[in-house]
Amino acid sequence: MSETQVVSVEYVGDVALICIDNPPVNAGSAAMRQGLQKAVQEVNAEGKAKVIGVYCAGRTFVAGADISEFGKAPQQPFMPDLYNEVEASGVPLVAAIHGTALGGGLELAVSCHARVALPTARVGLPEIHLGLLPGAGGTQRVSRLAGIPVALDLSLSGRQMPAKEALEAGIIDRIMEDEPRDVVLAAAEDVIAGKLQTRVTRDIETKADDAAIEGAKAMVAKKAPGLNAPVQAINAVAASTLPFDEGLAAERAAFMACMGTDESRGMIHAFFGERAVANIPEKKETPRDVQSLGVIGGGTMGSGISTSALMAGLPVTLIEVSQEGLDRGVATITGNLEGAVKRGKMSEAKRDAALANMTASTDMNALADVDLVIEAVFEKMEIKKEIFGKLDTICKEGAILASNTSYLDINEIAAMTNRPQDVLGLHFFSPAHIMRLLEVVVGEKTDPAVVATGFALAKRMKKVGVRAGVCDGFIGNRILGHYLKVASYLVLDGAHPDQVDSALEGFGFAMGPHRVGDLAGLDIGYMTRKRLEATRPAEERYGGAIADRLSENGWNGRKTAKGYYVYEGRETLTNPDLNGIIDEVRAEAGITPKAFTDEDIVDRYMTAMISEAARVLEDGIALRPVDVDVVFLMGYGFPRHRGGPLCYADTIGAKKLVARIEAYASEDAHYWKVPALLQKMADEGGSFDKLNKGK
Ligand code: T1G
Repeated sequence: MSETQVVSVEYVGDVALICIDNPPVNAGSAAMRQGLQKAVQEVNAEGKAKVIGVYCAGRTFVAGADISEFGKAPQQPFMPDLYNEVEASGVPLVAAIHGTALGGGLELAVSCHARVALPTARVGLPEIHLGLLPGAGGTQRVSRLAGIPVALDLSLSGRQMPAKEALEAGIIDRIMEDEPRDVVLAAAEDVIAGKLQTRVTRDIETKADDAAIEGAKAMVAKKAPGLNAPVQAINAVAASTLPFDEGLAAERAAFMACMGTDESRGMIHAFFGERAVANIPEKKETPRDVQSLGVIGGGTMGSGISTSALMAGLPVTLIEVSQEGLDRGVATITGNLEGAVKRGKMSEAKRDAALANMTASTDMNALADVDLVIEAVFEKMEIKKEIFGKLDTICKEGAILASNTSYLDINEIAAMTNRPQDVLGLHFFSPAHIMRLLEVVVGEKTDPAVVATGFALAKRMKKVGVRAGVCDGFIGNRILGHYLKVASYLVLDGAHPDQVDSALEGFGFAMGPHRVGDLAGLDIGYMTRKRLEATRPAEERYGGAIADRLSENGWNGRKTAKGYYVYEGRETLTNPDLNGIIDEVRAEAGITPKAFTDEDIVDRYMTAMISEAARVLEDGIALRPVDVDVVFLMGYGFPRHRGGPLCYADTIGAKKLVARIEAYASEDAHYWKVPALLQKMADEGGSFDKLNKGK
């Protein structure tokens, strides 16, 4: 779109209205910036207007710089210069904010001379979520309007601040209810009438607040160790006590110290990745109408899924085999909803409406009229097959039958019905009312419209749906199953579980594999190993001996207060019996332990993850590398600033990864094999990023 189409000017009396119309979110693209600059210059030159009102068409005010332009050849005017020009305008500007004024959008508003907002509007500086910081004066002008603590809060949390709070903070001057154009016109007329004061933000002094700066530094060192952008953001805000142009220069330097870093590239990849995964072959299909849900199983997953559906406004019929189980499920759901109210995620009125929307029964016939059923019972194929056989006779025609299985064969389950086209996997992650990932598992006979319905349901439940093919463990758990083996081999060969965990936490994982195992319950891993025992290749090295002994001692992690670690209250302590078990298993296997560096641990763990991810792509289980990345970012606590395992892989390069695998293969040629896709990329100079772009 050309600048004139994106930005237009309209005169109403003494007011010039500048309208920005750059769908979908009025991003600050080159055309928008050029259009805005031209408009401000022309209005000043024409000298007809006493005030300029700036507002946006569509669903939101400017939602920031155009992220899709990052990394491309920069085009003038640059945002900081443009906003200095706006601020220096002879004709004062008032901005009207609706929807979200974020990043470069809020920076535009605070460059204007007054700001009004609709009651539902929100403002924020979310650049930190992109590994950046406000780079167009936001750290300097927000500090001047609202003080250093607010500027630190917004630029470090990236949160969206509601209009009422923004008014109290001094970021906006007034809240007005009407259409954005009418609001800005009324505000502009009030400026002319002297009823709305204008100010030049750069002329406001920032009150120094060293305590806030030091507090922020301490918080970041604790909560985001090793990350660059938070440190740079604090530096920029701290510079807001300097004369404006010096502070702005300091902000620029901090911004440029973030732009193009792996950290920022990883987070921008994650931002677009969450949106790209919705681009599926079935995208054009019309989803079936889902106005009611059935959930079979009131355990952790069933009650989490029910909670998430109820929070999305969907009526839920919960089924359990026993009244006792049903009562437990209803109690868990009620507790989850209470928790959501406490966390401010839901109003009490919405909670009550959700509870009223729940039906509980021990009779599966209660599902006869629901639009979609999600089975979330124990992970045993026989039980699931029996349930789907029954559902096939109970559910109405056109109802969708979904399984929340984490590993099992959806095609085998679908074959238990006469309507395999209506069957798919909807694999939620625990806790299901909090985790945003949903693997939508597509069976060989699943109807495309049923797949589209799975994605529509994901969006409605505020989940990020990722399309997965059928194999043992789909995308996430298949890859997890592979790289967890390397964690067990590392311990067998000499590393301590605690070292493995802290090395990976240093890499950025929220928790290392042994802490995760203890959280999820070591008995789950134990049952999986036993389930796969019969099919484990003879030449495969068995890494589960240590974990088996823990479970066989009844130590299954947090739920038994003992696993790899011991849990006393909120304390996590070393398990005094663990070393004995490790030494025992090593001795039986004739292993002489050797030392591993943290770097070696991370390299092996990540190379294993990347290898299996490449094979998942080769097998067509995931559509693109970004789908694998989003699965790990949203479901497995993968550090967001690394962008996901395959985004991270590109920072290493295929050649180096192949060389590494070949080196490791000298120790274990069965486990370490170079995936064909990775070899091809090494030979042809390929990358996962190129694959995402269809190259
Ligand atoms: N640039 C480019 N595209 C954007 C965009 C942006 N800033 N924001 C959204 N989109 C696209 C998005 O990819 C999707 O595309 C469509 O718009 C709808 O988005 C100098 C450097 C505004 C709260 O970080 O948080 O300013 O998938 O699905 O759920 O200081 O989008 O349809 O093709 O997310 O209603 C700072 C990012 C930039 C805000 C709306 N701003 N956006 O959420 O819709 S850096 C941000 C959001 C900056 C300056 C710096 C959300 C939203 P597609 P959506 P939504």
